[in-house]
Amino acid sequence: EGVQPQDYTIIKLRIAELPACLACLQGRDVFLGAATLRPETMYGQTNCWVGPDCEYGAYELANGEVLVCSARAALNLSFQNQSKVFGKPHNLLGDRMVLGRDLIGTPLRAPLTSYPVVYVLPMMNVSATKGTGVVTSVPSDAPDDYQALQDLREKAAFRQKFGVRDEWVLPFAVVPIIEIPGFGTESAKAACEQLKVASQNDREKLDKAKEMVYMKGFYEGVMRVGEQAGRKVAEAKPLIRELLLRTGQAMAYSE
Ligand code: A2H
Repeated sequence: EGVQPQDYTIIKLRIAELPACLACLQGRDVFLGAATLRPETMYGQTNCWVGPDCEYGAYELANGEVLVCSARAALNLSFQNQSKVFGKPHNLLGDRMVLGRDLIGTPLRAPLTSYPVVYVLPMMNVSATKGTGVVTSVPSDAPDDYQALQDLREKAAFRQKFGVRDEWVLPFAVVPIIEIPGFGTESAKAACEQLKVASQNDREKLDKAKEMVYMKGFYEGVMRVGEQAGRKVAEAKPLIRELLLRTGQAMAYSE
């Protein structure tokens, strides 16, 4: 944990069809809020991660929209000026929290990605005490995301364990969005293969893979898609972040 506050962007992933555990929100605009440090990678989203045992509430924003995230994130948001949550966060589910496992399979409309719908899937490495407890998955550029998606793709028993249907996983190929010299356009895959990462539980190697591509991607990576195609990642990042904030598709968040 760093001493400096991290500037996250909360990406609003619109729930296209409410799961049973959120049925009481019928008729509302409901979003999963995913905290990211890499808003410029949103073109490559293929799915969204929740921790199966993590707990989530549904919090009303000042504009009437509803954000599904951890209670901890809702409380933090309520203290931040740029947030639209004012006062004590109000969980629209009352005292009830929903578990990540009950959100699996929820269809989402995610900003900027080329897939019209992506699905909520389980990842073991989701921390309940970081960000919102919801992570948007960009397997082209995030080793954790790449490996967790590979695990689901390759292990039918793992899909079965969480009731994950093939059609929520198998059609979602990695989208090349950023080119990093020496790593190509699928840098997460390149790093995981080079280090022979075995599964999402291979923490040490995954941290090494992250290190390998993170700095180099930021300073030497070049956008290959979107409005900022051709620009360096370091220059494109604040521009794409502003676009997402301005268009109401994201919120600023720090912790
Ligand atoms: B990043 P830091 Cl393309 N549990 O977003 C586990 N991981 C979480 C999380 C949680 N509760 N909340 C956020 N994260 C992930 C994109 C991305 C990210 C790319 C490349 C690297 C990367 C797409 N996933 O992060 O410990 C989110 O994944 C590598 C650092 O606060 C978030 O940014 O530094 C990142 O971890 C924040 O991790």
